[in-house]
Amino acid sequence: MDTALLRRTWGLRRHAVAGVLAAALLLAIGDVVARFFLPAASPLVALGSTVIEFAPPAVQEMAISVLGPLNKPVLFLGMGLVGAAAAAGIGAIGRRRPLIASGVFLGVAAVLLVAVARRPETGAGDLLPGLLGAAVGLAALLGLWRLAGSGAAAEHPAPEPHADPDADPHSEPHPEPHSGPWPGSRPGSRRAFLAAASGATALAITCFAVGRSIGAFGRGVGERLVELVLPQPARAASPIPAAASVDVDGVPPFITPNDDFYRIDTALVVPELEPGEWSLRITGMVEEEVSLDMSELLDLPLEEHHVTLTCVSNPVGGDLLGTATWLGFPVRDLLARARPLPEADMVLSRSVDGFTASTPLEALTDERASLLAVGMNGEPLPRQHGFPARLVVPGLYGYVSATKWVVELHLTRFDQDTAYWTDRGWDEKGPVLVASRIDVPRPLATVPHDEVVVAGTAWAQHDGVAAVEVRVDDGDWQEVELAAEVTVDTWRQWRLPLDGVEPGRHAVTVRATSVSGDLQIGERRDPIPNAATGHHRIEFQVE
Ligand SMILES: Nc1nc2c(c(=O)[nH]1)N[C@H]1C(S)=C(S)[C@@H](COP(=O)(O)O)O[C@H]1N2
Ligand SMILES: [Mo]
Repeated sequence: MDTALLRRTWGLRRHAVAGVLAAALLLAIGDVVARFFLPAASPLVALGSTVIEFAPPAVQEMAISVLGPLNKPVLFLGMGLVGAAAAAGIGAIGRRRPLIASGVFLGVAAVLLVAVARRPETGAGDLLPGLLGAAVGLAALLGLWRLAGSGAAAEHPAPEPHADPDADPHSEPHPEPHSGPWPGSRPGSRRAFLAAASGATALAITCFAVGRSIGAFGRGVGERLVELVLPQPARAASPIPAAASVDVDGVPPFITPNDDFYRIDTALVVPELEPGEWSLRITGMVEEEVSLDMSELLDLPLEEHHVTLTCVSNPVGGDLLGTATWLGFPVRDLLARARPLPEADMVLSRSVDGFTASTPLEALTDERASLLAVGMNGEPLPRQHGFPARLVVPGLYGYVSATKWVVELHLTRFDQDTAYWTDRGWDEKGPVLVASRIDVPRPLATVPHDEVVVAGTAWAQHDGVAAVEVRVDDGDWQEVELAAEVTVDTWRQWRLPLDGVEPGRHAVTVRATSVSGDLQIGERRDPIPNAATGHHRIEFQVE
């Protein structure tokens, strides 16, 4: 850019910067104040949640299967870039049309407030953080515009532009006209603008930083205060036998530690639901509505079950699954208290954050270990995994069954109601398909020719894994050694030592068969509507 152009766009760029800073202040102040109310009351969080809610299903699916746990940081980054560009645009328009631009700014603030109000967790009082943010943001916008040389003045230029005595003549070669004195500084002066802009930047950064640390601190305190103490199970799960693991380095442990357990949900901030405020209501097509609070739940005879949970978005070979020992009360016995009407065929479970899942009633009333769970691997549920209570249903993908932060079970019918993901094109029933994964060797690993072992996991929850076969290159399918089965609801490890594999590049492919005789589908298919299919195949090097 030549210097003349730089000079001419100088004011415009300052106005754009004013827009970006005003928007940052709106969001930062809204965010820090929301920490004292409810994280979901933050306009930034509400905006992100709304973007997630309205994102096309294919985009959501991609975000989950391709980005995995990074999907939320990437969302914030994307929102930041798009938001900054939009805010810069609003700021720049303000150079000539300050009224219109302020109106657009307030319009955007109003949209953010609507986003907050629409969240299932928020009430009218939760609009305060956004309102404060909007007020500060607007004040910053007007103030910075003024220091940048006002739009009004640009429309009616002062007759004679004058040099700014404060300014270095080299850095301020082309002083802009301005509308009048600004207390303590000179509109249009580069120094005054830079000072104010730096102040606004510092304030925004401080608010974000403080907001984050209050969040962490507040949660720490909250967690210590609640100290949910789990009762001993009335019916304990049998210990995992050593024979359930193949004992090959690189195959994940049979029980997935809580910290390593995959997390998938639509919640941008983890709902902070305290056991004292939690209750579950059973509503809809029932003879009697039932309500249960945490102390009542903990007084019931709780059962422990090992169950493998799987996400329907798990790509072939992916790791969106894990096995835990869940502690909870059978949903079957809870539903029996409410006595579902004969016409009901679905339970629409609802989370405190508005997420819903549609579970076939049968899966919750038959003999399987469907739990209203409070414990995961001997600890209260981690907040990310649904504290203080969630559902776990063997044999169904998480999206139709495993509602976290669950607060309602609504008895209804599939021809009358739909749920969060079924509204977005996913299968309404979501039964788990038999599948398998190679964990060892790692893709493209180099393996000594006398130590070639292929190993991994297979799953067909609530049916059971009957056989796993692997194939080297285009050879015949060979049966592998299966580790002991723990229950039909858990994954099953397997291994196969391979002799006589020639040095060089090889591929290995796996497939599983369930107890009821379903052979894993080999055809590659996208996860929508009912899980990805296709064989997991990896390449490795033998030396
Ligand atoms: N409240 C709520 N519960 C939810 C979800 C959600 O988005 N919100 N996602 C479901 C999906 S798609 C899956 S796969 C499982 C994942 O449970 P996890 O995060 O504990 O592994 O939770 C289910 N329960
Ligand atoms: Mo999922």
